[in-house]
Amino acid sequence: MLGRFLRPTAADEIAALDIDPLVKAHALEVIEKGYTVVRKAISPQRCRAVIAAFRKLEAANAEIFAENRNPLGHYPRIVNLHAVLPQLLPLFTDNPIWLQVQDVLNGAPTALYTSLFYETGSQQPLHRDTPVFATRPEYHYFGSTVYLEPAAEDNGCLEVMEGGHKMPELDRVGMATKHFGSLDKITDVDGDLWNQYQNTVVAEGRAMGLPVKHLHVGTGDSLIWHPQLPHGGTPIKDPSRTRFSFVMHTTPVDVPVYHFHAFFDPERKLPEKAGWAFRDVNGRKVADFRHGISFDHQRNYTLDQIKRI
Ligand SMILES: O=C(O)CCC(=O)C(=O)O
Repeated sequence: MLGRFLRPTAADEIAALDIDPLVKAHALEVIEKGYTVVRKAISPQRCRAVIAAFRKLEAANAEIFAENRNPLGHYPRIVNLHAVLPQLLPLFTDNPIWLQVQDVLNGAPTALYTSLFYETGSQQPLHRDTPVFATRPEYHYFGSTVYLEPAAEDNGCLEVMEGGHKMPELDRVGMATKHFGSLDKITDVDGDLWNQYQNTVVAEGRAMGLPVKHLHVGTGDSLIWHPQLPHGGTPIKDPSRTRFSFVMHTTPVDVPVYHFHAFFDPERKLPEKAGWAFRDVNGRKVADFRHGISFDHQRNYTLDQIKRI
């Protein structure tokens, strides 16, 4: 069934709900602006404890971390670190307002699909996530971040093209047919098609005069963005600075997530139930992936390779 936030009547439906007014206001903000920030959702003490746990894991796995450190001493984003650092999981399960906002938008309990742990800002250009988080039904996904440290211009913050989630979808089928010659030949991901899609989205948003805003946040602030919101990481002015943050990709339980072959071929019939199991964590569901972690999707380590703390 179509998620509540995806229905044309979403704003009216949510406005009519008898729920915490704060949750309602944040949910309506996601529908209207494409994002919302729940301020001080997690205490500074809890954020510091998570960074300390990360430092312990780093020390316990010194060799692996050393081979992934860049010349400035920082790591690229780490994929699914929560699989070996369970101290990250309460940022999901024990983040009540932020989680309720997603539940209300989904009209169903929110589950954790995958995560990215950032030590520094991403400096990624503006992009939509949907080509690599292509669900069935479509667009049934949220990106979300808990900031473990403040983020602003010096250490790189998130930029958002406000309202860009409402721009109509591009002619994806036409783009993919031209690029691959046939929809049957669509690959899992493709750098050139990614750039073409994202550049066109951003150019259309700029032509419409949509504002690009920099989100300055404090420790513990928790963000939710709409699956179609163009967003990215601003340039880092002081490369020595860290900007610890934990990005979570969420869906309702059992919603499957695909890549380009689903996104650029929206009529393709694919299972509407995820092919992976979920485990219970503090009353919430977390996708139970067992293939380990990776540094920037490039260097992979199995669960057995990482010593736990
Ligand atoms: O936090 C950031 O700098 C960007 C995060 C992002 O764009 C993403 O994870 O898709």
